Amino acid sequence: MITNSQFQDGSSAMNANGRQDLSGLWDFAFLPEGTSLGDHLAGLRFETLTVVPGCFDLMPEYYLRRGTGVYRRQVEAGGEMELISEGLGLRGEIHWDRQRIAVIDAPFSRRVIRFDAGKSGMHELIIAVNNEFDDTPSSLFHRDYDFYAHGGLFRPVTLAPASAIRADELKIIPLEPAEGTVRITVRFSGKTAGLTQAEVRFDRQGEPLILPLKDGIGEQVFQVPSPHLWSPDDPFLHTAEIQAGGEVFAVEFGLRKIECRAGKLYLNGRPLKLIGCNRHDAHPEFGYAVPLDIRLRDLTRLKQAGMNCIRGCHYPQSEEVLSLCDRLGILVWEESLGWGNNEAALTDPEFRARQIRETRNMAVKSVNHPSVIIWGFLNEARTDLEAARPLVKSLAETLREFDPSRPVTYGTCRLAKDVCLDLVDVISFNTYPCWYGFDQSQFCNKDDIRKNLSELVDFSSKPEFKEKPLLISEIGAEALPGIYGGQRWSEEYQADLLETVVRFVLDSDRCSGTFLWQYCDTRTFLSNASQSAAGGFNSKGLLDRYRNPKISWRRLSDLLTNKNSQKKED
Ligand code: ADA
Repeated sequence: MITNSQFQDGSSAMNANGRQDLSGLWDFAFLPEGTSLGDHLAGLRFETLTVVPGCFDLMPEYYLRRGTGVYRRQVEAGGEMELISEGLGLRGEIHWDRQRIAVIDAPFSRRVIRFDAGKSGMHELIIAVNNEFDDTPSSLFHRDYDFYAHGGLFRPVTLAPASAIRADELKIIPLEPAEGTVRITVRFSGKTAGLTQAEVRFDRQGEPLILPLKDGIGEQVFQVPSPHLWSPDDPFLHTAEIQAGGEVFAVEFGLRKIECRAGKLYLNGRPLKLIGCNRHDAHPEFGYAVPLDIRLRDLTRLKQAGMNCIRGCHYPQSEEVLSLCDRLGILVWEESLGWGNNEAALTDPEFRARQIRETRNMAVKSVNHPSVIIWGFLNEARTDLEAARPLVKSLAETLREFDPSRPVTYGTCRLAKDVCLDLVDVISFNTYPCWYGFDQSQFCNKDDIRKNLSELVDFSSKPEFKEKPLLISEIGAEALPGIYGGQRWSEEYQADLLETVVRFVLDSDRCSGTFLWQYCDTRTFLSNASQSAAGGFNSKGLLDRYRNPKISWRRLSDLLTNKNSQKKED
């Protein structure tokens, strides 16, 4: 995150620049599904309190209800202000002194809203958040997604006086990390007339360096003094302060390089094997407003279990999660929002425009996080159809144009039928051997799993794909906590399956890694599918929904931390 005059540290204090974190208690009212806010705003009674960040559909009174949650609080403000919403669901309207000043139509995305707050003093801020489904093809969150569509202001909201100069984009791309060369690109707006340069200081040391500007835009290569590489073993962060027209923009970044070469991933010139989990940033009691403490525990224990990565499925990640990954040395695949999108969506002009806009927004938001090493989009879309190609191509090009330093990919379950793999840098398969669509044996058939993975390895070794690294971006099985015995749905079945996968990936020269499905059990929709979602939870977690370990977690952490390395698999 680019902040004025302070480094992002996940804290919630008001900073020197007067940014107020609006986390805390807000007045709250609920309008049931189908009720239009416009008709009710005037006479609305705020009878209860709620917490921001939070999900209103986890409050006991409105548990799992759809409708509009209306949040209100008084704030002190005046003149030109900037309100930042880090992420809400599923859409929001912002009202200032009862005037609508903005609409937010994308869940999980950051929005920066500049507006005239009027005279200095107390003002009323209302944010109405609606979690009803939009069933049109252009919608970014469809009701058939396999993760819960929570309603609420689930990421922070902050307010600050608008600065005269705004950093719409500020990116620091490491070129030769070991030598400390980086390319800094800035795009300022606001009072940029007559501004011919910005000044750059690294690590708060030395004389400022000059970054020439024209019309608020500048790009230059710099040498970071005393460069120190960032890596999972040594997650060292440098800082840069960029001063322009009296404003100081502070950024943290890391010196590291991710590359795809001859079918493999390399980090800082060394072959990289990714072993980790898909992680929904979700909790049964807090929804997508996961407390920092739980995020920290999740990521710390993942690392302690010998894993080195998460796939942030299936939406842009919060600033807190990425800051933690930067500091803990956890590698991240970050992706924009999408799930199983069908032909109607993929060919809908508005859906396409929204996908491109939000995918770019994600990259602008996260570009300086060294932990993010892969950009993704459109999980499990119908990429077996030619109709998907234009959007996949545009998304890949959008990301590469903004950031040529990271590979792009998407998780596909279309496997050999996929017709878009040539458009991305990494081949990423979501595959569920011995769970979906396979012989439904009672016990885990390890040979079937190895056979399925070997087929994917063979497929990806064809001449047209062999230069692209291969990832198993999802794989797993449901395990109901406390069900034992080795049969389907038991903890041992899942542990046997995942252990077989991890051993295969560790031994495979062709496969650059796997993101197991999934870190912990998460809320989804009740479905009729007999193979998933018992009780409204996806139970393929290695931990249960409250993060208690299942057998698979212990089994894999023993394997990955070498406690069990001598023991060969049967
Ligand atoms: C898919 C999907 C996940 C989840 C998983 C499952 O591949 O990408 O979000 O739904 O399968 O549990 O079936």
